[in-house]
Amino acid sequence: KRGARLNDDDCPFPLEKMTSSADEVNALKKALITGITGQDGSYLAEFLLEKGYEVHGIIRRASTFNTSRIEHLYADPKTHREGKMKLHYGDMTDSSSLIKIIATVKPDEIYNLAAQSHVKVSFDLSEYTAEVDAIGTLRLLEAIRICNLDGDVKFYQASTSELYGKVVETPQTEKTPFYPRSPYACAKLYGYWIVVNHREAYNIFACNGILFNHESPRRGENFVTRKITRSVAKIHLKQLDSFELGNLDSKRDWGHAKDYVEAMWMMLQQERPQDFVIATGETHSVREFVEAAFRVIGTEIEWRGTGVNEVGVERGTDKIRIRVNPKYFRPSEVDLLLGDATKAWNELKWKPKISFLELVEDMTKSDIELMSKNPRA
Ligand code: NDP
Ligand code: GDR
Repeated sequence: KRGARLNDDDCPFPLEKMTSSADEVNALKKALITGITGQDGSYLAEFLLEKGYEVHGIIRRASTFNTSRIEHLYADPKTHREGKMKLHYGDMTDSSSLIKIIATVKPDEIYNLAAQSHVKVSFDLSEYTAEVDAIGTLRLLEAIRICNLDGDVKFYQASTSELYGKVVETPQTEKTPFYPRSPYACAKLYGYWIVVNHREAYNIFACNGILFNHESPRRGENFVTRKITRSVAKIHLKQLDSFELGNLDSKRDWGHAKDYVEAMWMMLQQERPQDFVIATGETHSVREFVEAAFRVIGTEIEWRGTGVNEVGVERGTDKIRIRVNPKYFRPSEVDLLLGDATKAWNELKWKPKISFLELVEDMTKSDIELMSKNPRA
């Protein structure tokens, strides 16, 4: 019985025949998503399925199931039993798996979202981050060439505002020079340029989406926004008294992941391949995100003390809700990100629909709902 859970039998090679008629096969556009189990991959899969695509995703073998963000899609008879979504075991560090999958699926569009995506973790896992985020991108591009699909495939690369790193100018556009500040950003810099190189050298339709931070209720729990909304939800439900953060002063241009996956698709529907900044054009500090999340539960936060001794206190009480812990500081920080997405607005007709405050509210309320059902979530 096909259930919400996956097991090894669900990922066979070669692929099962997926639709009943050959005409139907030809009518469907096929997309391959690396990183389909991540925040963006799950929203993109939903978006493409809605558009009528046949969606293929690469998943990694893990000791526990890592498919919670796409289980609802997999369990949906429309997508799974009719073969609209198919998962394949593979890894960005394993060329042969990538070649096999591309040769079998022959996708029209590839979205390369797989990455070791945590900036702080990349300082501890720098070599692995380069393997996956930099060389992994090269492996995928070369797999396209090995399969002789360079003239047929459109390729999206998940590039990042972290490329800008140390502030050279704001707002940051497609023309702003890069100055990466972490092993993650250095690896993504290679990814960015190897995509440009494959476009110029081999005429592959390949685009870099330089996406600024985007969040959602599906954001990984150790990114700052989700850490804040989960903690605020727990405080609201009296499951937690206080929590710790690192740098409260860094500023990010935060959008909603649902808006951003649409931009990825739009880039691949253009006449010619180009690189685009995707951003809201607003920036907020971590401190402001904290204040906004607490406001969702009707609490005002005021800040007392400075530096590592700074605390966030619930106004009208002595209850300390936030403490600073230097263990969350980064060896080198990105202080300010603010994107200028004018090119995307003009050429893709893309604009974000969800505001900063709506994003914070969506995440906080969703975490309250989650924690009230399961305090250990
Ligand atoms: P997540 O961390 O949520 O998802 C990362 C995905 O990559 C997961 O599906 C993960 O699989 C997969 N992955 C990691 N390592 C490997 C590997 N060795 N082989 C195959 N798959 C692997 O990231 P997001 O969804 O937030 O981001 C998507 C992409 O966009 C990433 O490349 C990220 O760097 C980039 N980006 C993200 C931004 C953001 O604000 N969210 C902004 C700009 C760029 P598993 O579930 O098994 O861990
Ligand atoms: P970022 O996201 O590094 O911008 O990378 P993250 O949410 O991890 O950090 C944002 C800022 O918050 C500060 N911060 C903390 N960060 C975390 N994770 N935990 C804390 O406790 C904490 N306290 C303060 C950080 O120092 C930082 O300044 C994200 C990832 O999705 C990347 O993959 C993507 O490329 C970029 O966004 C754009």
